[in-house]
Amino acid sequence: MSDVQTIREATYDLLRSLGLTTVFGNPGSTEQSFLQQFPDDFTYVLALQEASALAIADGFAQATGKPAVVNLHTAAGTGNAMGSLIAAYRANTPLIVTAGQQTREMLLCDPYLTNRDETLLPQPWVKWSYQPARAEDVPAAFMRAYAVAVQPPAGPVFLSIPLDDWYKPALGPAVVRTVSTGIEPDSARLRMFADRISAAQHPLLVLGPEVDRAGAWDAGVAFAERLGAPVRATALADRVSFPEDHPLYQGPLPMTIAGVNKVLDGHDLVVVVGAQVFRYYPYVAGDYLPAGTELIHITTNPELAAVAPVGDSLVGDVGSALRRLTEWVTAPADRVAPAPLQREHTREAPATAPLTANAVYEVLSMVKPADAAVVMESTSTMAELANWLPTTRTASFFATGSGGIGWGVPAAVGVALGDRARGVERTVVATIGDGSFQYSVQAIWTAAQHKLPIVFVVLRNGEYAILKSFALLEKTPGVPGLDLPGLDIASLATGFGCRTVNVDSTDALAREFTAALDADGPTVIVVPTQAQLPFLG
Ligand SMILES: Cc1ncc(C[n+]2csc(CCOP(=O)(O)OP(=O)(O)O)c2C)c(N)n1
Ligand SMILES: [Mg+2]
Repeated sequence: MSDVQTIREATYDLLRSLGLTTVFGNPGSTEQSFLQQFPDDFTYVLALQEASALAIADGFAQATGKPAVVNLHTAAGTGNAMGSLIAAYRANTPLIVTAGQQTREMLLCDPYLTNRDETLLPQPWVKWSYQPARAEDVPAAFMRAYAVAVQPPAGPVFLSIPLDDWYKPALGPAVVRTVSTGIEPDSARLRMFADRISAAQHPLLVLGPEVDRAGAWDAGVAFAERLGAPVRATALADRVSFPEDHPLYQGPLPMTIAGVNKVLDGHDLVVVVGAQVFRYYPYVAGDYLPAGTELIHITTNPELAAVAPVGDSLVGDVGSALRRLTEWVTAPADRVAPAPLQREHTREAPATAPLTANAVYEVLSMVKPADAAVVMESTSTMAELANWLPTTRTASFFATGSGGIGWGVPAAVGVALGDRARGVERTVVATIGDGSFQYSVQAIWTAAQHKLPIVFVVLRNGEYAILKSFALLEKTPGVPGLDLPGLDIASLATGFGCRTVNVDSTDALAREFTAALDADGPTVIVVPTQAQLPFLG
């Protein structure tokens, strides 16, 4: 046997050194040269479609707080994964996304399965996109991909690798490097921010997804309590960063320019940490800030610092910034705490299907374990979920960062796999709309194969309810394609190997959910629900 390493061996050694021993993917002929003789100390997580493979990896990386490797099938597989890639980019998830490519020898004549203009396809939803100029550069390209992916703001990167590269001799062992993943905020500017915060009469604190991602949940709470100021979450948050049952918590910001303006009115200073200024959805015109309101903004992401239409930004670690601000700011001892958020818990009598969304979440609030994670993709019932299932712990709420649906089902699978990898035992509760359930439905097969502790609660209202609300708001009557008749979701779920149940009452929902908690694997609970039109203001 020759003692010269192949590029394949050098790359696996590098991945091992970087702790990247789980590969999420869906294989094809252009990937088999990489996957051959798959090492025993690596795990391959098969997804039946690439949108699922990528979003499972996203959930895994979010749960473990570490990067993950995805292996896709040339152009077609990468194309299938694009929607999930956008969510990973928006959520700053460090992923090394790889795709096989046809043999270098043949590329010029455009053979079957060529990934033409391979580096263009995933753009602009990757931080870096590359096909090594020569086979010998493959291991170092992985090292560079890792360095780009994990440095703030973290995000996905893409490598295209011709299938014949793996067998060639490596130049030597791959060079293993380290890079920093933290950026200390500029002290002088942070001091200036601290002075402005101390001088404010009626500050409002907005804590966004970066705080939870940075592991800075406690730092956010400490800062809020030091300030004694009201706290808001951002609209459509992909992570929850502040206990939603905390007395200072006032709910999420609205989704429109005009709506946000109204909520900010009366605050002389808005302090936004770890969020975009702001996440808007429907267009309702207005001024970004009310007269007399100033805004300061701390984010890990220079892109978010640049796109903010108002305010003064500072780039750096949100955890570090929060901890230092907590030391530096002063707040008047007689500051009056805001009245705690009033939750209207309309309790319903035991009922038969179709249930209201309110009744569904009321039941879930009684049976969901306190430590369970929630993955949310039930677009018209966000308010009911927040009302009944407030997130009270770090790393416990996940939603799409992009607004694309089809992320939640596979992400729940990834979160559960990530929990298992980090030795955490908890249930993942995925509340999913009947429309959203269809986009990456294949991921439930992966959940069943791995016997993951997930309870999918599918709210079957038979429609794209949120789009009906949007049509009213935008005054666009007559939009076709908003109803979903004839979908037998339980049969689909059974077909993918999941425990499945249709429930016809609140009692049955409570009973079946409780049974699902003890099941050895995932359960899909289908709940017929009433059509309802959520408020989008
Ligand atoms: C990939 C993708 N395709 C289409 C949409 C547009 N879209 C937004 S919400 C929605 C309907 C979701 O329906 P459902 O999951 O049943 O939730 P409901 O509104 O009924 O609660 C659609 C199709 C999207 N966001 N992402
Ligand atoms: Mg629906």
